[in-house]
Amino acid sequence: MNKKQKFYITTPLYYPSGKWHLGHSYTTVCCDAIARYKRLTGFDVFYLTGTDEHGQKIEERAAAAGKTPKQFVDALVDDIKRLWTLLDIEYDKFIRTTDDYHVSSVQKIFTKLYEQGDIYKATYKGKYCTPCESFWTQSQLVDGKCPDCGRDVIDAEEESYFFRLSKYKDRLTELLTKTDFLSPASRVNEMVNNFLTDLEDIAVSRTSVKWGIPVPFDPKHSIYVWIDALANYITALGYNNGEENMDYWPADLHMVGKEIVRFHTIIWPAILMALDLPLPKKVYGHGWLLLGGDKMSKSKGNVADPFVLAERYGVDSLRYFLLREIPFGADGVYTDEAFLNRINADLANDLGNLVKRTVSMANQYFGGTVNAPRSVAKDEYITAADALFNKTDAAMNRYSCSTALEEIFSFVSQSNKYIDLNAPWLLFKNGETEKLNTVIYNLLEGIRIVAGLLLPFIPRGAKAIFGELGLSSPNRLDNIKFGDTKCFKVGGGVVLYKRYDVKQELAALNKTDKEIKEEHMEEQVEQKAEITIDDFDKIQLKIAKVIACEKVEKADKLLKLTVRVGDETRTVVSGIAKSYSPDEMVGKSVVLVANLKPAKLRGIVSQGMVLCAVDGDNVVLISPEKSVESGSEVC
Ligand code: ME8
Repeated sequence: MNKKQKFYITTPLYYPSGKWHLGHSYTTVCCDAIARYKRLTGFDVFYLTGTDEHGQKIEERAAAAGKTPKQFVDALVDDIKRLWTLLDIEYDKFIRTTDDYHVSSVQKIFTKLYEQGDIYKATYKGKYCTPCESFWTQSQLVDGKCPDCGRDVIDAEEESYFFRLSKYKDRLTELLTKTDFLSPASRVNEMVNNFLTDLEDIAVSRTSVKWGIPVPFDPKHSIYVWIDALANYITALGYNNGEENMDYWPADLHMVGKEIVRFHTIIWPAILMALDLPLPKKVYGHGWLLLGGDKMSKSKGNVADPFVLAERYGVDSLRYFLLREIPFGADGVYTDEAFLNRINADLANDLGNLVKRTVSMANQYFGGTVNAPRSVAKDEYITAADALFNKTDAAMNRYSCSTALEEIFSFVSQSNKYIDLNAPWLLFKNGETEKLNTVIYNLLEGIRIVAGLLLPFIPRGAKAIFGELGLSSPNRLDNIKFGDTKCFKVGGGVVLYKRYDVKQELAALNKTDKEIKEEHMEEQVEQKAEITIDDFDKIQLKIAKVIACEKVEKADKLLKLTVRVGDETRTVVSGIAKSYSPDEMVGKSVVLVANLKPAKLRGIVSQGMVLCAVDGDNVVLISPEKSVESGSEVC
């Protein structure tokens, strides 16, 4: 049996230090589209993301919020996982640098490097940027300030362990200048000129930071955040710890924002050289999403909220905007207006109309059933449809989602023109049935190819298009060929993407942003405040018995429960699908928050919430210890 080729792709591990914004979504959605594309073209993909949870900044933020660092990061990790579910991100593993296996593996790496002389102890004197947790040399400062964030640096001195980075200068120079390890190539000069020319050893421990992994043989030192964070790419595969997935190493692609290219193309390969491990095949340093002319960033507070946008406009719209609007590698600007215009122009007008018009004509002229014509002469349109996979593939092999989408949407435009050019309504009027059949069939085939190629980018819409064509969506893209469909039985012509009134939406969005900010402030106050027994009394908890249960379509974490609460029957959506199967749930007694305001989840109105104990990914239902009537109060 042919073994599938492995493909290992990673996002950076994000700092859980504040609200998640569209910038994080950008990298994660790009990686998701690439991972999906690779799966659909026959690769065995491992897609890793996660959170980088140690360090001074997080310690400080947690203290300011009146929480322990762990409590503080736990809440943000829950949020980011919720965001990835919302955005249909299909990662294979979520690593947290506070996970035990990661901590012990990093300690072993540190000890090994120390024992072999790649790490040594000395005193560090330098310019330190507290927000970035980075030491800089004088020559790296820009106008005396931190080159990353532009803020003041301070003189700092401390006893540190150092990594002998300078030892790897020649190999690193060769890697960066003689191979295509770093893309886009335009970033290579910056690395070589700014960082490689006077490459110094770097401090890799801190005595001042308590929230970190202790150096095992000198625990007053914490392992500095970069060795801890970068090692995740191998610890997640089981390095030093069972090695269960090490055959995915070396990574095919580390996708990172341009501000951390330096760490991924200099420090990380040097650590791997010291560990005698193969190097990743590629680091891609993408550009920034800008808002108001500046990098969208938590510390600057100029962020767009992906939760608000995805909930209001749909996941596909947000994914599409991020993947299409930002030229890959370069910076891109986010404005609500550009976002709305993009959805209207591409998704609602071009794609939505193409599908709707074609399906309507198939219904009108052929009663919904369109058979393949007996013979089809290969014309310009068919040639373009057949070439589309190769064009998309070439773009995706360069990891350029924006170019791939440009190609696909250029064919969508060509398809719309094909309709106008062939005027099927005239063919119908003139009784040219055979030609009419060919035109509509060709269009449906063109749409099928488009829908297949769109699966990695806007999976929901693409699947909906297959539904409209009366076909199931394919699990491979590389063998889709024009003309393979024998017969289409089309749907009713649903509206795939709504067209928005931009002015009206801009007004509504501003209001939403403000409201959201206020809600968040309230949430924070609520989290800190103690509650009285009267407050608790407002919550009505009841025993409910599960009488039916099914999976919620396209939501791998959700189950739809039908429960009896006394004489009443209710529907409740619960995020327990990873821990319980629908069959297992039927017959169980659970605790229901019975007076929770109903909420719509994936189109289902959920009337209450089932209580669970949550321990990381382990979700355990709370059930009465002995049998008790459904509807009983829990107090
Ligand atoms: O740097 N535009 O974490 P971080 C595009 N923990 N991408 C953006 C963005 C923007 N405006 N803002 C953030 C760290 N990103 C380290 C990484 S890796 C072992 C450790 C994305 O939370 C982009 O991918 O600051 C960027 O590199 C990353 O978030 C930075 O995330």
